[in-house]
Amino acid sequence: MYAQMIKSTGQGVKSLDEMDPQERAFQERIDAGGKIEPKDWMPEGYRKNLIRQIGQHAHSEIVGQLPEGNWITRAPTLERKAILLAKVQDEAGHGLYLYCAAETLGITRDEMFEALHEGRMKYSSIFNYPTLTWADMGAVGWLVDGAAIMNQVPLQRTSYGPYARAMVRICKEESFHQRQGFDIMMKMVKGTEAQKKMAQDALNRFWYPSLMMFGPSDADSVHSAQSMAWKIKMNTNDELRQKFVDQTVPQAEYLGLTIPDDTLAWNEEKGGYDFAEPDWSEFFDVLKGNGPCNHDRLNARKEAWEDGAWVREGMLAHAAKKRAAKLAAE
Ligand code: BYC
Repeated sequence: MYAQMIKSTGQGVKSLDEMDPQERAFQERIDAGGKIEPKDWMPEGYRKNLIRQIGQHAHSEIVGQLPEGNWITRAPTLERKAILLAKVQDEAGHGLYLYCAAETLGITRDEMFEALHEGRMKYSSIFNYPTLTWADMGAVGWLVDGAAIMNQVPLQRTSYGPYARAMVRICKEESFHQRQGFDIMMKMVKGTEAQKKMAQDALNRFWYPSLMMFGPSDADSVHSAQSMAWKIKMNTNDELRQKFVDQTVPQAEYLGLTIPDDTLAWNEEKGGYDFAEPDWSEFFDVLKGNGPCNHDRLNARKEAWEDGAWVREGMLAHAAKKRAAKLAAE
């Protein structure tokens, strides 16, 4: 049993023997590959941890629209503009499925927004970096969506039904996003010397922030042990980061671009690449709110929330009016 294995590593996860009968039945259902649905009993920690992860994921999708939205008006062709617009709309859709999944756990969307705006809930560190050139749209699609797929494909098998089901559609769309990013990179590297340089520069700036998307190294991951025992997470941060590097290096070679890591080398024994870790002090600094764009991203979300107040109020007033009219007619 995974729960028992974790206990033996001393990471503070209860073994089956330490659980009360209800918790034990819950864990056994998860260990057997069963799904947990909204009305089922669940430990409070499971519920809270899921709200944290799904809520953070939903916020990431919504905040993630900003760095790409930045380029819609400046896409180089009408076709590229239409594709980018569709991609950014998809991200909004992902956010909405995920907010719905989190709402089934007893939190409202308003509460999640409030927590985001007050800095009590996070969104992915990657969106605190600026998108400076058109090549960044390629790098974001290729690397950021590539990292997202690596992380999210296993989440289709998470133990919480609504989350797992939301991930199925999200993953299909992310795969299109990744291809459109790679396609932009292909175009850039086949273009002029200046365009190829732009593509290399985008890779240089997005490589380490993309590696950070998978979270801190396993030794510093607070939630992994319990989340994996509950199948809220299916792999550790380092496992997924390694898979991402192994998948991406040949793609960079195909593009004729250089990964900005002098230590990068194939390790026959482990069957994967050795690579340099990101600067973790930068990662934790971005999490504290000190990345290049944290302030702008959060402000944009707060402004959107405030600007939309009249729509929410109008809809609530309309619903109240309809309810009153229905009551009067009865
Ligand atoms: N950024 O114990 P750990 C997308 C936090 S959307 C910020 O390892 P966990 C896309 C972590 O929350 C991408 N914070 O955490 C959208 C925790 O702090 P708290 C989003 C991070 O949860 C639009 C602390 O560090 N994907 O790709 O076990 C366009 C310790 O970490 C980050 C998801 O959300 C980070 N990168 O593992 C394009 C997927 N990493 O909460 C693309 C679902 C860690 O205790 N989420 N932290 O205050 C997950 O799989 C996991 O939550 C993570 C982190 C792997 C991200």
